[in-house]
Amino acid sequence: MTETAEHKVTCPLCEAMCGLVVHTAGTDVTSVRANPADVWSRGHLCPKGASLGAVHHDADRLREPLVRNARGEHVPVSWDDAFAECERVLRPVLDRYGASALTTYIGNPVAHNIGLSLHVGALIGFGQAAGMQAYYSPGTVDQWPLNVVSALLFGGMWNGPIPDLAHTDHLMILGANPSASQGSMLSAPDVMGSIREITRRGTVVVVDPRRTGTAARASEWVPIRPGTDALLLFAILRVLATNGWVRRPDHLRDRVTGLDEVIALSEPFTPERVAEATGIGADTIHRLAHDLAHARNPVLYSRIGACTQEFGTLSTWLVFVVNTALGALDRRGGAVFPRPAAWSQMFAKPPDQTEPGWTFGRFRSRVRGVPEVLGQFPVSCLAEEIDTPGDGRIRGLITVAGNPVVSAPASRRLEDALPRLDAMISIDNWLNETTRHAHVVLPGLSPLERPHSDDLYWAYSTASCLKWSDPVFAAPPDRPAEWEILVRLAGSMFGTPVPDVDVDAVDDLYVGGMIAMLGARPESPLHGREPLEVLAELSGRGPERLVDLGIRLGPWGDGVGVRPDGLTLAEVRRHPDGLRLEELDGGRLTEVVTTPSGTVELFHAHLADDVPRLVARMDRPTPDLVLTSRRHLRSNNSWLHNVPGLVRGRERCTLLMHSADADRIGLRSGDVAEISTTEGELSVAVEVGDEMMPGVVSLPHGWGHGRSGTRLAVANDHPGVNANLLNPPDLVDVPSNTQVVNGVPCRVRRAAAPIR
Ligand SMILES: Nc1nc2c(c(=O)[nH]1)N[C@H]1C(S)=C(S)[C@@H](COP(=O)(O)OP(=O)(O)OC[C@H]3O[C@@H](n4cnc5c(=O)[nH]c(N)nc54)[C@H](O)[C@@H]3O)O[C@H]1N2
Ligand SMILES: Nc1nc2c(c(=O)[nH]1)N[C@H]1C(S)=C(S)[C@@H](COP(=O)(O)OP(=O)(O)OC[C@H]3O[C@@H](n4cnc5c(=O)[nH]c(N)nc54)[C@H](O)[C@@H]3O)O[C@H]1N2
Ligand code: SF4
Ligand SMILES: [Mo]
Repeated sequence: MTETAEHKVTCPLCEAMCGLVVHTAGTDVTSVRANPADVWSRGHLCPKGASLGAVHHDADRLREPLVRNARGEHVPVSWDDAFAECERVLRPVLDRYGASALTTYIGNPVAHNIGLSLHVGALIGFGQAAGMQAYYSPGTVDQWPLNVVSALLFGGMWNGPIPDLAHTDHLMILGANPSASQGSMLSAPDVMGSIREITRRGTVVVVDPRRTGTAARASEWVPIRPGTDALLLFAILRVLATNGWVRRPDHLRDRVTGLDEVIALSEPFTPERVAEATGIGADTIHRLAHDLAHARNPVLYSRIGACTQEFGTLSTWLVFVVNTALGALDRRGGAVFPRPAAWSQMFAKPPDQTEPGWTFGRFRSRVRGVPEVLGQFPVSCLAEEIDTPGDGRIRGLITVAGNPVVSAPASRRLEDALPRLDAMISIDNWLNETTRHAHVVLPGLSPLERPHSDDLYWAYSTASCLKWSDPVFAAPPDRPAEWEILVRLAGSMFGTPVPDVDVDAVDDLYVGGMIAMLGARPESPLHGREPLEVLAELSGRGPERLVDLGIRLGPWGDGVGVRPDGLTLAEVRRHPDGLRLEELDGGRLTEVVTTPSGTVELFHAHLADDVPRLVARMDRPTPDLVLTSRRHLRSNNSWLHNVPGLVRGRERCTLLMHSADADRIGLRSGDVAEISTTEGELSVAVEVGDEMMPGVVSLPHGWGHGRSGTRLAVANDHPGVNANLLNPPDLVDVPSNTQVVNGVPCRVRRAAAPIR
């Protein structure tokens, strides 16, 4: 008889962090269901979570490391040989050019995988100490504006309020589609359920060029021309100010500075002036402002559509400014600060930010000369830093759970550049569009073979919880965990050959360094304590030890022995359904804000200096057609298309277009269109309707499979097209270095050849 078992785990696929029950029979997953007893998610689940068994059993998921041979084919090798090959390609780069010729790309799944997220700091930190300059991540096609704004206003890159979904009665959503994404920089188990409740007791307004699944279920959809949210928000602020509707509640007195300076900046942006550019009538803007001002508990929330656009930083900033002007900041039903139950490294200011406050532009990129922002250049710089000859050229790249050939704008150039690297190492579970160029591919364990716990996302969550998942299956005996791979590569930066790195010694050094850093802070429970003594009190090794540290340093933790009744990982482990410790509420501002003045600093030159660019936008003619991005519930960026159940059915990689545009061009649903931008051109089937506003088309990102040398049997049968072949490298939101993938001018015409 095969042994059957039931395992309670948390889904590692998205920010909703759902509790699952995984049933197994021997080494097979027989079902994945929602766990109704999970204290956090209480039974929520989506089709991606339900497919975790299929991800685990995917025959294409790499179980052995691969090395590229002389014929360019990837062949399986032993782990010893794989590490020896890493050394063979990496060492000459380090010896000849130094670590400044090396960089790393940290992909999205890192944030959902403690084996990577908690130790990637070793790779970056050791790399930077050895001379590595900027590193790359999809952050600059994602939330970098939020990081810049959070750092300046609240004092921390990952410190910001979220909408109080349980208590607001008037929610305005800009550029987010939780019906697909399940919430982003806003963790809640069932955002759409919350939205339904809010529409019952009040109003939900969705500002989006597309009538998304979220907009369709909201009280009102307000179509907006891509890239113009900052104009709308300034106009709303101005209406609030000129009508005397700005609320200045007691709880914000002396805790917020700069509101009047920002209101002064809103001067040029009357509803009448912004109407044409935004595509929203002045009357509508007056009404939207009026309704926000007169709601009991209004709050605004914005996400990626308001970030990865021409004015991402200003839009993201103004959401917080308007929330403050509505008196909604730090108040129940408004924009409130979560209280993560565990401390995270992410909460610490990066060690290279040595000045009080935040400094940008400390160095510039070699080729384009762009100033760094929070240690990063726009992700599209990676290609030119590899392919442009000269001193300081990037010759070595380590990708960690990332697929930049699909996810980075101007992806053609990157694809052409990768083969020119002297050393490319990918820590990745599939041989895909990016990793097919690697000299060595080092696979991690499956999501069901490793422990799981969320780190960052509890800082954006609607309740304070702690959860820990033990692996469902034991890892195969010869397999290193991903953190061990990271530590090995980190340890090699200073001369130790990759195969010879003493993983536990480097781990001790890394964690010990973190403890010493905390010990230097008077407010830390570790203040003045001997790092080795603290290290000895922690349980486990690798990420487990860091999770223990995080829990023990959290508000409910034992302070590593200081408060004996406090929580430790060992205690959390005794609760397979999790621990729910506190509900979201206002009144935390004094505790969380860490700006130099101790107040929420709404006004900064770094932000105000970008306002003239926005003023100029109003006088620029609107292009006939612009391209935007979208997500689908059954995709996860580029990497779940190899799961049959998630790609079955109707073709999803289509160009959505309004019928007025389609009629003008002579296109009907199912026709193939050629879409072109200054960057490139591709052919794709169109879907015509009234879901898009006129003048705006939408393509999903994450497609463009079917490349030779990849091992993705299912995805390659459903290739779709890569939207980032169309997105130019030099369209960026200036203050944050964020790439523009929404609002890119484009042309669409009928394809010369009909579809096969
Ligand atoms: N199922 C699924 N879930 C995911 C992901 C996934 O790929 N699939 N990806 C995860 C990741 S990495 C992230 S970052 C999050 C993102 O989560 P969300 O921010 O919710 O992302 P999207 O669903 O892409 O929604 C963005 C919306 O912005 C709109 N938009 C485009 N341009 C503009 C504009 O200029 N102004 C305004 N107001 N709106 C605009 C688009 O039409 C789209 O509806 O989702 C996460 N969750
Ligand atoms: N045009 C356009 N471009 C976009 C966006 C957009 O909206 N429009 N969105 C942007 C956003 S928000 C994001 S986050 C990025 C995503 O950008 P990336 O992070 O570059 O892309 P992903 O598709 O998430 O790729 C994940 C990689 O991790 C690997 N992987 C999956 N699971 C594991 C694991 O457990 N261990 C390891 N080691 N590897 C694993 C996969 O094989 C894949 O190679 O795309 C960005 N690009
Ligand atoms: S909503 Fe997110 S966390 Fe929940 S099951 Fe789906 S992918 Fe997993
Ligand atoms: Mo993302």
